[in-house]
Parts: sequence; C-alpha cells; structure tokens
Amino acid sequence: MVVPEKTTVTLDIVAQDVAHSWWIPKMGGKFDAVPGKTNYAWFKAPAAGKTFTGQCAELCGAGHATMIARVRVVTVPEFQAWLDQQKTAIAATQKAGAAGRQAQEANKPLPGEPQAAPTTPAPTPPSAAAGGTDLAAGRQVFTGAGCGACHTLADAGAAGKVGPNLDQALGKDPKSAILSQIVDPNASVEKPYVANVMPKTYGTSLSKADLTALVDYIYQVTKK
Ligand code: HEC
Ligand SMILES: [Cu+2]
Repeated sequence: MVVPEKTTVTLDIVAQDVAHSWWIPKMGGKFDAVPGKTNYAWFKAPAAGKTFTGQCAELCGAGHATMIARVRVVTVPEFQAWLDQQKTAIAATQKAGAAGRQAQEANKPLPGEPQAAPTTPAPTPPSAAAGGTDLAAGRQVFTGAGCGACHTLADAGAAGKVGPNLDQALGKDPKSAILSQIVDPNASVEKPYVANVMPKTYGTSLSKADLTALVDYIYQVTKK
C-alpha cells in the first residue's frame, strides 16, 4: 500500500476468499477481513520516507506465513505520480484484456497462443523481417502484465519509476539473463533497488509462450 504523508487513511476491508486480518502493528490493531462483509479502520500516515511492515494475523491457509503487508508513506506529489502510473497501467491492462476478449470472441488465437495452421501461406509480418521476432506479441505481454507500472521502456510507452529504467539497464544482457531477471527477480538485486518489490510470480503466471515473446521483445527493443 502506498499512502500520502500526513493524511488520515480510511480502509474498507474485504476478503475475496477466506478470513484474513489486516495488521500493521505501528498503525493500530488488527482488523478482520471477512468474505461477504466490509470492515472499517483508519490510520494517520506520518511524514514521508518510512515503510511500515506487518502481516496477516489470521491463519488463512498454506500461504499465511508469507502474507506480508507493507505501507509505504510518500509525499503528496509522489503519491499523485504513483496514482497516475497505476491508472495508466490499469487502463493499459484493461485495453489488452478487452483486445484479448475480442480476439477470443472472434475465435482468433490469443496473444502468445500457438497460431492455428493457416490454410494459405501467411504473409511474413514486417517485424519478423527486421528483428526475427514479432514484437507486437511481446509488447502486449509487457503491457498486459503491468510491467510498465514499475519500469520505463520507451517502445511500450511505459514510464514507471519503481524499478530500473529498462532502456538504460539493459542492452548488453543476453536473453537468458533477461529471462532469469523476470522469473527470479531476487537472484540479483542492485542498489538502490531492494528485493521483494518485483513480483516473483511471472514464471508461473505467464505462459511459456508469453515469456518467450516478452524476453524476445525486451531483448530487441533494448539491444544496443
Ligand atoms: C512492482 C514493481 C515491478 C513490477 C510490476 C515489475 N518489476 Fe521488474 N523490477 C522491479 C524492481 C524494483 C527491480 C530491481 C530489483 C530486482 O532486480 O528485483 C526490477 C528488475 C527488473 C529487471 C532487471 C533490470 C536490470 O537492472 O538488469 C528486469 C529485466 C525486469 N525487472 C523486468 C520486468 C518485467 C518484464 C516485468 C513484467 C513482467 C516487471 N519487471 C515487473 C520492479 C518491478
Ligand atoms: Cu493469514
């Protein structure tokens, strides 16, 4: 959670699956999150600069021990910038989702899905001639997976500032290194960045085809 400094933050607490409990010790008591009910709480955000951690306080299942919560307090302009980034990323994801649904309705393969065998030879896409891969598919995975919320990548129109600027950070890395940074982000973390910010789930949440398209895409557009 990211909150603006020196404001009163109100929480509408709900659960989508089983009972959990919201608990950031420095920000007050435990509040149950119960499916089908809304619980209310509030806290006063202090001056910017600190991150408060806490943990789910209700045994909720196998992942309970890893159900960590963080509240990062930032200045009001930083909060506004973060909010704008989130909105852009959500809009982009929704657009990609709508395009995916449309493709599905039209019975076309989804991005990253194997193409049905064409009855007539398909024309070679222009990007295949230039870069050897279809950049559009990878760009769509990048946008759809929300990478742009945290990373800047000019080709994808992404301006996130939470993680490294990929146009600057990459360029010499082989595809294998790009892939491992996506599926195992904690393996190498360089200052000033910290571990456990980038989601560690892309190796399972993205299909193998999507991952390949994503890595090919990032490799091509950052290559120097
Ligand atoms: C919540 C923010 C966040 C999201 C979402 C995110 N990343 Fe990251 N990413 C980071 C941070 C922070 C780092 C630096 C620390 C680390 O390596 O874990 C990083 C590191 C990387 C690196 C290594 C860059 C270098 O310096 O060599 C790559 C490549 C990368 N991310 C790609 C992606 C891709 C592709 C996606 C989407 C599938 C993505 N990231 C989603 C925050 C994020
Ligand atoms: Cu729990």
